[in-house]
Amino acid sequence: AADVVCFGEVLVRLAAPDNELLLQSPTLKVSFGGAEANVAVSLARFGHGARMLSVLPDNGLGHAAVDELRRYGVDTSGVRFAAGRMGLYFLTPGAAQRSSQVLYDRADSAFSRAASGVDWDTELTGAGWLHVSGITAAIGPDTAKAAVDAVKTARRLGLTVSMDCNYRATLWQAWNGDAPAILGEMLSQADLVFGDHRDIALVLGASFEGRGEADGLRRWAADMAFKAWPNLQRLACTDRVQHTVNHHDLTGFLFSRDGAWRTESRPLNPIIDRIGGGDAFAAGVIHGLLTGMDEADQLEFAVAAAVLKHATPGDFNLATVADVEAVRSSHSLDVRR
Ligand code: KDG
Repeated sequence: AADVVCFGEVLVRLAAPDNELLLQSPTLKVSFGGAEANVAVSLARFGHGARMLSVLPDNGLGHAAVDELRRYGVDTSGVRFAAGRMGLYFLTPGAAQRSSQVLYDRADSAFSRAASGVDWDTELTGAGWLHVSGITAAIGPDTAKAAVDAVKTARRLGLTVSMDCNYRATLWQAWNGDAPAILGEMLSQADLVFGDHRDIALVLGASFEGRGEADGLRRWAADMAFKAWPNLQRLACTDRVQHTVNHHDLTGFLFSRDGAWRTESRPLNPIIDRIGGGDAFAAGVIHGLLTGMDEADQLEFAVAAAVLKHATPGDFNLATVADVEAVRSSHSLDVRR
């Protein structure tokens, strides 16, 4: 059985090459992405059984996506083919002072049409872990229902449930979806959540204006989250801070019901591609938990994985455990408790 089942939409990613703007470019780099697929690829590269549960169009693009996932060791037996189109996302990569821009073209995708047809009991029986993200819920009412059904079934069957909040305002706004209610329903089923104080405040309808600096906000949000969601055991996030144009760093944070950990800040520059950094981090924490690392090790490993992802083009973190450990040991990473 797969260690981890990842449920979500696989997208074609069309990125402007080098530092060009999207419409300046006569060519686009074609690859694949999607937050949950990124986690699946990273976990497979770390040596875990990772099964992608998704719906793709029964055409050349859908089959190419499956081939690409297989290439990195993801189990694609849970991918179904159905009518509808392939979801796309266009990317203008960030450069110097310019931040990256994502443009979605995914309405009416095969995934959005058919994801609600998944038989969750069948798909999840025998698996140990389900990973989802808030993106699936943000796509539309049918996928939102599928995402909620998925986490509820997983909890009933005794799987560990992890969820990345991945709040995507443009997707929620397109159908006026009730993000706090739907994300809250999903979060109430999760053991492990990836999200920061903004995500928690949004879902719980709390305001953090005037509540002081970020460290205090993270503690405040974690306390609220543990109170609101009794199944929650761990809350993790990263913070990427830009000091100057060429100086960004990344810090990891992990909260449990009775502890808090943070890494030293790790330099990121030069940033080659920041998309998928959060997914690499999520896969790193999951890897740490699956292999019995303590919290400090989980967090250090996950931040090192995210740092490596920033050095790699494309959505996928293709680093192996040895690659991540090499980055980890190249810096002295003190985790403060
Ligand atoms: O985390 C990376 C994702 O943002 C990217 O793959 C695109 O899945 C995507 C989305 O819906 O934003």
